Formats: sequence, C-alpha cells, structure tokens
Amino acid sequence: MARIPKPLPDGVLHWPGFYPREAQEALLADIRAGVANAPLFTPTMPRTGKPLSVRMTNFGTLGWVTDKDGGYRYQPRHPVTGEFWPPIPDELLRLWRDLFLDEQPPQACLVNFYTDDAKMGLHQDSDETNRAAPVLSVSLGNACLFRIGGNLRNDPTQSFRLESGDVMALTGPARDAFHGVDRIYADTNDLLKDGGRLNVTLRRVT
Ligand SMILES: O=C(O)CCC(=O)C(=O)O
Ligand SMILES: [Mn+2]
Repeated sequence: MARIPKPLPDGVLHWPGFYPREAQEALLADIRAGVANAPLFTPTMPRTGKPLSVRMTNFGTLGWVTDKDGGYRYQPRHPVTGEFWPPIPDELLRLWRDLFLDEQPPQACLVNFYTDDAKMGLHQDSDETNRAAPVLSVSLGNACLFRIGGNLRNDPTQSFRLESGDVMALTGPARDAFHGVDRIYADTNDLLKDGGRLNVTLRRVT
C-alpha cells in the first residue's frame, strides 16, 4: 500500500528546493562574508555552562546569544569581538519581504553551523518579545532530520528532512511550536566542502 504523506502541522510552511544550487552558492558567499566579520562562537547553556553542539553567530541589529551567566537573550553586539553584528544579507531581507508582505522587517538573523554530529534539542523560540511575526529559516549543506510538535513540550511530534535550499517558516499557530534537529545526514550534499549544515533563521524580535 502506498504511504500517504502526513500533512505538516497548521502554520508550518515548507518550500522544498526553494533555492536552486546557484542561488545557494550566492547565499553561502553572503553568509561567509558576514561570518568573516562576526566569527562563529560556541554558545553555552544558562546556569550549567554546558556548550551547545552547534556553533553560531548573527547578522542584524539584534543577535541571539546564550552563556552561563547571562542566559538566553538578544543583544546588539557579538559576545566575543564586542562588535555590532554585520547586516542581514539583502537576499534574506528580500526573501522575508516576498513571503511576508505585511510583516515588519526582521531584526535578527541567527546563523547555526552544525557539524555532522551536532543536533539541537527540542525547544521553542521564545526570547522574542514579538511572538506574532513568523520565524523563517533557510537550510544549506547536508540534510537534517527536523522534528516539530505542538505548543506543549509533550505534544506529539513529527519529523521530516530539510535539504539544502529548503525554506521553512513557523507561522501563526506553529510560531510557538516545539522543534529541534535530531540529526544531520553526513555526505548528503556537497555545498559545504567540509560537510555539516548551515541554517539561518530570520526573526522579528520587538
Ligand atoms: O537548524 C534548524 O533548522 C533549526 C534552528 C532553530 O530552531 C533555532 O535556531 O532556533
Ligand atoms: Mn528554534
């Protein structure tokens, strides 16, 4: 019997293969240019100081950071260099504008880099004061297994793959859904020469 694909939860929008390879390369070049000025850093958990397995940086007027003493927060400067974050690449601003005509522009672009053994635990994006605006994400490099549930931690979840060039958004009823990345599939894409996965998320914070 053919397997019927399960529809995504209400408000989860997924555009598989949104960016063709050339556009992925252009976006990667923009991200690399930003990372040259705002290097990836290793975030740590509030209180325990345990390092996350992803490395991250940000673009925009506000960037999401976390460390042992300060916890989860947005701030205008890079926690290691002390410099303001670089601007959000034009292509990503355009993407947001094209998809979300009526929304104010994003203030934060969080850049996550996953090595092939990294993951991200189930969480809500809840440090934004503005929880009405969507969270928009673009995936580059190796595929991952993305998990999404409901607004309660114990709600049932479903999982699907995000591939290089995919765009996804958590909107409306899914804006506060618990989500995470269970695994990266090594050797599934050659955009990143040394493997791994890059994900950028655009957010409105205030
Ligand atoms: O890497 C992803 O696809 C998700 C990233 C994420 O949930 C986050 O940065 O809050
Ligand atoms: Mn998230």
